[in-house]
Amino acid sequence: MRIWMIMSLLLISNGAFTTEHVVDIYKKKFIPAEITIVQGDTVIWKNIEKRQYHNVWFKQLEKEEPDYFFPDESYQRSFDKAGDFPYECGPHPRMKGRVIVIKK
Ligand SMILES: [Cu+2]
Repeated sequence: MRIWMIMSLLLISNGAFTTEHVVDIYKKKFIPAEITIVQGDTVIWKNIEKRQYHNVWFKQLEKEEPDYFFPDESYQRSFDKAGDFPYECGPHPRMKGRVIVIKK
């Protein structure tokens, strides 16, 4: 028991523990549209539409538009650098979101 506690503490201090954050996509909206996370965390976008496909495109980070993903599919990305990262949906540019990554 004690050894597990010590190992857990080591993992925490190494920063091996990261958090996952979920953003739902529904009715052509990112919910929540703005999310604040900590360096190293992962964001998972879940498409919970009935039919509509989307993607999550960080234009400042990637030249090429990512693949679409469909209802019941998801997309994920980790953020290693602190900063302000706006994104949009390629086929629906009015769908906009933002990930704010704060320093660990
Ligand atoms: Cu879309």
